Amino acid sequence: MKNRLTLTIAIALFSSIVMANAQNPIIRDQFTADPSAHYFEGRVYVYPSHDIPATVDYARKDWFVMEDYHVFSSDNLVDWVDHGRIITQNAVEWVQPNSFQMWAPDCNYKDGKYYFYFPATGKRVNGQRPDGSIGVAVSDTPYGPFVPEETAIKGTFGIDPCCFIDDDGQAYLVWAGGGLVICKLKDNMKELDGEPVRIDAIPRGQTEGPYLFKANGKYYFSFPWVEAERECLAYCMADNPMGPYEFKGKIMEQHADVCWTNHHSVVEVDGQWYLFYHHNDYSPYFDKNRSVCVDSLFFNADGTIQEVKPTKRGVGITKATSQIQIDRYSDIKDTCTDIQFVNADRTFDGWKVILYNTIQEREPIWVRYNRVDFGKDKLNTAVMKVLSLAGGKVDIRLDAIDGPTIATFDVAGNPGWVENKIPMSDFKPGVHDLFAVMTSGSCIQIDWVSFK
Ligand code: FUB
Repeated sequence: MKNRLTLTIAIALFSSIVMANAQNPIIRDQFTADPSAHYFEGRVYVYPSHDIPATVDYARKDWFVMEDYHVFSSDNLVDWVDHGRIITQNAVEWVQPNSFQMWAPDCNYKDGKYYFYFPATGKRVNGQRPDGSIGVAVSDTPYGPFVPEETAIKGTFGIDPCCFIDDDGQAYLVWAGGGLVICKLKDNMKELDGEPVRIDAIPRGQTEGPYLFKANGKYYFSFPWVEAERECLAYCMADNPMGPYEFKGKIMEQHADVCWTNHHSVVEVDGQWYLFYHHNDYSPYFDKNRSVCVDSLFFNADGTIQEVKPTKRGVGITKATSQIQIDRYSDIKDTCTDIQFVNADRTFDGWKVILYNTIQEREPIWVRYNRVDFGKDKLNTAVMKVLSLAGGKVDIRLDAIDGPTIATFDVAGNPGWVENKIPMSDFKPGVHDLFAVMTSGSCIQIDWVSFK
């Protein structure tokens, strides 16, 4: 109880709350990639890397630019707290200043301490790179402050560390370097215990970003893998953490668009498994500025993993009283609809859904957003942020395209965005899927819907 109170006070004092009015991506005010998610102390903590646009004097404008790490947490997978910067490159003794290569990290907990593992470019000493390319920083809490060790972990050579701790307390570090490798960690969590072993069940094709986890007694060694043009997510299974592993197939297909990388982690929360991954949602034309997403993951009875399809809606329940971003839809009519940025020059402002009509169209034009919680107490007012030059009508219906209508917006023609506020015609408590259905008009753009 005391710990939780302390955590609540710490969050209030030192963190900025990310407003949770959209689902994927889950972090909506900065670029985040390579998410490593863990369940610590009743919250999900996500340790991503942090893409930034190239600084003026950084030569490679077309590459990853990363100078620090933030950590984020949530107790409902919807509202995310940014605990701020936990490590920055120029404050780590062994890291080459201004090298901007703080790639995919991970964190884990053992015997009262949190260990944050991160790769970086090491300082040269007498022209030689240091022994080790992965560092560790230690903290008493999952959100820091983390104190980095002065040297990298000797014997590490590569990127993308993941730290797995088995039920018997034995810790393992896996990373990408000369293939995907695994090595035991000593009890101090700061030194390798033995020689790294290469996982040999990996199919041909470029790999990186390994992640090791255990579910129902089986070990899963998963990784981004270039089978075709870009990285999909794939996995092997074994009965022991060191293997032998057997390749099982894909967890997620390569992205359908230009995002070349993917990088993931898998975590169980209250009996449900989740896949955290990334995609360049807020940067559609430059895939080195990425954003973290989450979707549910399911196992088959034989322990194999069902392929996860990336969604906009993501996971969790959205409060009816929040600004419900229906552009992060669960489903949408495949004609007469479109999704665009509200402002293409400020992509973190998010998206809008466009419903438009054609002479040929005979069917209702709709978008569906699942799992909206209306609570128990009656709500009276519906609000929709809307833009329509010629006006029209939009029904908000529950659970089906022709389900009960709870509000009908009579949108007047207007050249700018307006918050249209109307009395609700009906109220149904509990969790419902929400449909916005355009019943008349030629074109209506919706930013969000909310209820009071
Ligand atoms: O974020 C930089 C690199 O891109 C990561 O280390 C790789 O896994 C890939 O996601």
